[in-house]
Amino acid sequence: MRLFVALDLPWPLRERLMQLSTGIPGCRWMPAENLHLTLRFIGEVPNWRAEEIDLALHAIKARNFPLTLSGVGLFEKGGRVTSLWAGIERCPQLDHLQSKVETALQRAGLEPERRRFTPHVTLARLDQPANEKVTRFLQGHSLFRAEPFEVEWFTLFSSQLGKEGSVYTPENDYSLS
Ligand code: 3AM
Repeated sequence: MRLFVALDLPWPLRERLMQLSTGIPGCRWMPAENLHLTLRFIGEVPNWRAEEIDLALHAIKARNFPLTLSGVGLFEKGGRVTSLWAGIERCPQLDHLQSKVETALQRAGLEPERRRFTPHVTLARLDQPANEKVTRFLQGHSLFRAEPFEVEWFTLFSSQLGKEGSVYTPENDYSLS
């Protein structure tokens, strides 16, 4: 199974994000059902490991907290824009949850994640040099700020790569209290 841990987003928020998702030819906008905030990418694991991961995530105790999406940005690689995303307002509780997830996964036998956590919600994947349309997207949505929402659980998703893009399936939810 190819797995990752993420926050599910409420539907009204997804709809709001979909309103941002226009205006750049040649990029693949995420469909509303794929919008999420990744806490930790896991990758391919055998079923027995997936069960251990599930147990470790169940054991996490953390509080629910409000989260606000705000601003937009991009990731670049080799001078090409690879993704456009909505940002997150500073949220120490989110960082705390992410580090609990990281610790739990290491206890379940995964190698530590070396990359720094940069919370974001991917809106589009692309592969083109920054251009006027991308600049206009960034400028046009720089003041984007969504209604806060309460994070009450996190989710283990499986991901199937398909011709039409990935299909993400929630495998289990873990409640915060
Ligand atoms: O939340 P985003 O969209 O940034 O890019 C993939 C997506 O991140 C990322 O995991 C999330 C759910 O698919 N991802 C996919 N393959 C990856 C890899 N090999 C990866 N992250 C790190 N390493």
